[in-house]
Amino acid sequence: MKEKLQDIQKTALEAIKKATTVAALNEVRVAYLGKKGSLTTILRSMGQVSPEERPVIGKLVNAVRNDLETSIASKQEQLQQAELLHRLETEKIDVTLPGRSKKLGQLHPLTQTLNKIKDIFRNMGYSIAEGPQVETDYFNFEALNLPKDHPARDMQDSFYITSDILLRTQTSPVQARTMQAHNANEPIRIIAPGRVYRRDDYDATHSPMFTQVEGLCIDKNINFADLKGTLLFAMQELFGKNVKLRFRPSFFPFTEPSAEVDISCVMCHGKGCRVCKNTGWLEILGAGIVHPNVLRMSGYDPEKVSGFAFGMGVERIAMLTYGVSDLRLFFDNDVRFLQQFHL
Ligand code: 2NM
Repeated sequence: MKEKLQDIQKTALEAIKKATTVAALNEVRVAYLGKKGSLTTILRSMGQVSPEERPVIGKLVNAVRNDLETSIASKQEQLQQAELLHRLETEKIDVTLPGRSKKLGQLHPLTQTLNKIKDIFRNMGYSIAEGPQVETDYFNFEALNLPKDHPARDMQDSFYITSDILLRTQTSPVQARTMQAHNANEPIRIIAPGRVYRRDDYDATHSPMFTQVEGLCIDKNINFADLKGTLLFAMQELFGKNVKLRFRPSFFPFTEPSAEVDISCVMCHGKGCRVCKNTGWLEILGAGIVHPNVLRMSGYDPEKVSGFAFGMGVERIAMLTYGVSDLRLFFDNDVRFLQQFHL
């Protein structure tokens, strides 16, 4: 028994000496002093020792345990110190290096402009309505009184997926969908913002993809004066209280009468400049009184309710707001351009 204990002590001390990491040292501790360790196993077999020898062996076991525990403790101290030194050596940081500043992001100027437009109409009681960018011929054209032979339906003018499915050319299909989702003749006040697609050249003022906001107001006795008041308020919110509106007769299949709406030039206030090509006016909106066919087709009775509708291009409004002369800059997404604009 005594020899066995001395043997354990000897091999344990050697193992402690050889341990090079705290983890390895811990393994040694478990192997000798743990629940199933050799020293613990010996202690369990004390029953076989004769009563006279028991106190002697007991003392020896305790001495060996104490010896191993202190050896392990001091070795652990030593290893931890070494590991700390190693980390201090390898994980050095140079506190004199200049800091890396985080770049703060911001909303894209088109998103800022769109948010402003949404706020203006929300304040007038309008809801925001959205719909699919991949549309059916029915909602994009048919329901909006665009007859089968209308030029906008030409392959040259729209992006077709199949003969019946295309990328929407306006957000008006959202208006048609909204009307059909309502009970007949229920009042509607919505704007429909979103991306639209046309087979256009890509130049300073045209893009095959652009952002539109269209609006629709339907109720009893809605008339052209309501349209003028609404658009004047919206444009003055966007461009300032001095802005004037000019309505010119025009044609859209989905409205009758229809108008092109100009604002007084935001650069020269009507005096005439390069931006307004010396006319004093900027073309910015299309609008009109919703055609009876459009109302009827979506379940509304033109004898009982009437409505106005309008549409505007967000890129054009952003260009005028920020004084940007090339629309492509909004899509290049060069951060040096984008970060200049805050509403
Ligand atoms: C415009 C110009 C004029 C318009 C019409 C409709 C609907 F759904 F009521 F028929 N939505 N939007 C409209 C009218 C759009 O954009 C230049």
